[in-house]
Amino acid sequence: SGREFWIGTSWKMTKSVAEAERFAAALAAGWPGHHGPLRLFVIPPYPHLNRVAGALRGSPVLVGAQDTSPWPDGAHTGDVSAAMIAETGAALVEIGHAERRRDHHETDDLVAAKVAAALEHGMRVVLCVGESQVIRDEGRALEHVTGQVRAAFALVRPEERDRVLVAYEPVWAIGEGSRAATLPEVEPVHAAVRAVLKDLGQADPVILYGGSVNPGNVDELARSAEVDGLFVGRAAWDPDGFLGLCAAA
Ligand code: G2H
Repeated sequence: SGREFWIGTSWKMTKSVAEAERFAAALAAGWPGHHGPLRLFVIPPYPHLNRVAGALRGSPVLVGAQDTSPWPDGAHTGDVSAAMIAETGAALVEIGHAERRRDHHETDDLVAAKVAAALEHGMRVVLCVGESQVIRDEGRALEHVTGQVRAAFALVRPEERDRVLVAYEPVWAIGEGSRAATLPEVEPVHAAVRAVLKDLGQADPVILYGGSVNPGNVDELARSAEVDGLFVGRAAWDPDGFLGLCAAA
């Protein structure tokens, strides 16, 4: 279609050093520049960030972190600051994933502070939002997701706002044993998020879909004008899977 299309993967908590190096090398050699205006990104766990960013330096593949501390510096054991992340060469930070909201009780306020920290250090943000099955069943998916987006922008300055990408990841579509959302489920949410992002001043919102993306549904999802990219977990955890999805999008 000629439009920019984003494809990224988060490795979540997977991969040894050797596996991370193999993946990065395969991506450095095989990123599919010939498939048109694809924007690619890969998000390793912290311990692999330096070497993956190093391996992909000079390539068009962006490297990101799965989280950031909201604090700038100092006595915060276990935290990693946005400055440290930026220094590895990482260009983006994923914030607010459903697994972090679940496992670490991350609130919308904390997400907003983390978004501000990442932006302050010049990086892009992949802001993850999505409703649970209960909220969808109650008919409150649009309200919930647009509320998460607005809350995450609470501390964003006007000159930073275009660096926030949104990933819509319905909680019920994430991970093993789940089904991907269908276009009739995805499109109204993306449309509502797009309206909010425009209202917040974004010129050209980028809204990715994530949740059980696989070789069987990539084509349909990528053809929707509402879907500006895909955020993939399991199906992109080996380089052939990732590059195969890129070729299919
Ligand atoms: C949702 C997704 C990664 P999976 O978190 O964006 O993971 O594709 O394994 O459902």
